[in-house]
Order: sequence, then structure tokens, then C-alpha cells
Amino acid sequence: MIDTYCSGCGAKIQNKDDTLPGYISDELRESKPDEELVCQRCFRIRNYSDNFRYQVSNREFLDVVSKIKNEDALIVKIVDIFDFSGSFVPAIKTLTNKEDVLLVGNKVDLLPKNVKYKKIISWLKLMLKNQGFSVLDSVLVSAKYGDNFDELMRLIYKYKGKRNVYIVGSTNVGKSKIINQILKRYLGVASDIVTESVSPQTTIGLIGFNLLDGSIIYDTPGVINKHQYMHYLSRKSYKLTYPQKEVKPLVFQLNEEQTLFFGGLARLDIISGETCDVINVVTYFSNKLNIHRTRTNNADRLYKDKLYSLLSPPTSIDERLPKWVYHEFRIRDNQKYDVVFSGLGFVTLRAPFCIRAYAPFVVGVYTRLAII
Ligand SMILES: Nc1nc2c(ncn2[C@@H]2O[C@H](COP(=O)(O)OP(=O)(O)OP(=O)(O)O)[C@@H](O)[C@H]2O)c(=O)[nH]1
Ligand SMILES: [Mg+2]
Repeated sequence: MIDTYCSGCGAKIQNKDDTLPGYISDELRESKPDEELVCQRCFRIRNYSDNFRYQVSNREFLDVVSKIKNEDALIVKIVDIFDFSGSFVPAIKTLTNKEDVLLVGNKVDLLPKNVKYKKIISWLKLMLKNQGFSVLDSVLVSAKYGDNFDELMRLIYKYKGKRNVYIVGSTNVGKSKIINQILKRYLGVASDIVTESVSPQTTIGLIGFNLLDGSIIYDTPGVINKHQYMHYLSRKSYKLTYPQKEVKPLVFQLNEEQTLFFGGLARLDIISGETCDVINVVTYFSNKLNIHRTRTNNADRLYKDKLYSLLSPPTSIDERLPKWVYHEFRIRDNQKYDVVFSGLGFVTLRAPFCIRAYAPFVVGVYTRLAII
């Protein structure tokens, strides 16, 4: 019997275990043509927003990688522009052996409207250079609103020639949403076909669709990267942490020896001796995240007493974030900088300053020239 696959997540269709992806009862299976089969897990994610966490096994993942490795194809690598260091997986280069990669920065809609695309692109290029990574081209898009998709398609057709295309990247960067947008905008499909969800590892196998020239564009399962808050928080906490829409600025006037807490997920201290007087700190985080100001000499005690309540998310003791470390940035020129907590948000402030930025050690924390 020929294997069939779920059109929503790419899992192999099975009738044995309803707790695993790909499950369809025999009655349902008989009632539909193979290409329209959607497994129970996909049905529930789509209709009830169920949280079915499933870890794609090494075997499932290696199957995908070996297919890509053995084929001369165009790789389109997606990163989450709001979580570059969490979603950029350099290993993809060695996994696929491919040099010709098109880089797509997705979720630009989360950044404030007045951000300059040019500045983001130059920052992206710098980050890639630091990683020793070269790409054919890069483009910023929003899969949510379809922004810049004409440019994305132009670049895909420009670089692919007659080859197939694989959309790759870490979990939750929006690969499936990008595929759905392409299907709806350019291939005449009326509604979403591939399953998307806020939970990691929604896509399980390869899902291919014919492009107009007969080549195939594939959605692929995402790589898990433990450098993201998502893997340590409950779904409820993650929804408070990760912005669902454009981040709005808040302005704080801070003195030296003052601290901001971003929920219980990160912290920023203004260190004495560098800042002239009061410093304006503009914060860009999820509108649902509590930002709390305190004196630095009170900060450790507050964290101990108020984590999970005033300082939340995390909302429960079961959400064990990795140990915090701090990164000290002492900058003496007079330019504006962003201090970025990857996957959480960023603050903008004008140098000179000396600050300490605290976050779980797995989370990327760095400065860049302000993008606004
Ligand atoms: N704001 C915003 N959210 C997006 C965008 N693209 C995707 N998302 C959201 O990000 C989450 C993950 O999207 P998916 O398309 O399922 O991500 P994926 O990369 O396919 O994830 P896996 O299948 O787990 O590898 C969903 O909640 C999407 O709605 C975007 O452009 N903007
Ligand atoms: Mg997916």
C-alpha cells in the first residue's frame, strides 16, 4: 500500500495511535480523497487551538535533510526578525551543504512602523558576516500581512532556475504561513492548506506544492533551537512574552542605579559613572508584558520575592528558565543604540552609557545601532 501524508503537517497517515500526528480513523479516511486528508492533530490545532506538543524525531528530521542534501535545490532560509539569534541556526549550512541560500527575515510587522528597512537589512548583513555566512540575497517580509511577497517571489524565481525550492528554518519562524501566503497569492488556492500554530514543531514532514513552472516548493519541519524563551515557558506565558502585534514604545526616564524588569524574563540596570544625568530609555516589548522599575539595590530582593507575581511571566514555578547571566555594555560615543533581548524585545538609548542586561544564558543579548 502506498503511504499517504497529511496535507496539513506532512505526517504519515496512520490509524493506530490518536495521540500522534497523522492519525485518522478508518471511517474518515474512506470518506475523503487522499490529497485532502487532514490528520486529527491538525484538525484540532486549527479548530480548537489545541496545544499538541510533538517533538520531531531525529529520523523524521534526517529524512528531510537527506532529501535536501541530495538535491540541487534553492534553499530559502527563514529567520524571525524579532528573534534573530534565537532563530538563526548556522548548522543548516553544514546540514544541507548548500551555499546558495536566500535569506528571508519574517515578521517585520512586529517592529514599529517607523523602523527603517535599510537599517534592518544592514544589521542582518552584519549578523550574517559575524556568523561567517554568505547569502545570495535577503528580503524582509510579513507572512501575516503578505508584505513584500512580490519581491520574495521575484527573488525565488530569479535564483531557482528550474530547481525545486525548500523553505527551511527553525521552528515557529513562519515557514508554513509563508507557504500559505504563496499558495493564496500566486497559485490560486482559496484558503490555508498547511497547518500553522503558535506551538513549536507543527510541521512534521515535507509538504510540496507545484509552482507555475512545474517545479516544487516544499514546507519543511522546523529545527528546535534551545536559545528561545518558547522552549521554557507554558503556552499561556509564551503568549504574554512574544508579541502578537506591532510593539509599541514606552518611554522611561531612568537615573543611574535604577533597574527595569521585563516580566521575570530579563532585566536592565543603569550603572553609575557613565551617564550624565537622566537617561531616556525607550522600550519595545509585547504590550502584554509587565515592565517594572525599581532601584538597583532593591532588584535582587524584588526578584526573589515577586517572581511569578509582579514579575511575570513566567507564571509558575514549573517554568524553569535557564540560569541568568549579565552582559555589560559600556559605550562612549553619542550614537543611539538598541540593546536587544532576542525573542523578547529591545530598548533604545543614546550613548554614552554603561548598562548591564540580564537574561537566561541561552538567550542572545547584544547591541546594534538603533533601527528607529
Ligand atoms: N506577527 C506575525 N506572526 C507570524 C508571521 N508569520 C508567522 N507568524 C506566527 O508565528 C507562528 C508560527 O508560524 P508557523 O507558520 O506555524 O511557523 P513554522 O515555521 O511553520 O513552524 P514549525 O512548523 O513548527 O516549524 C504562528 O502563530 C503564526 O501565526 C508574521 O509574519 N507575523
Ligand atoms: Mg510549519
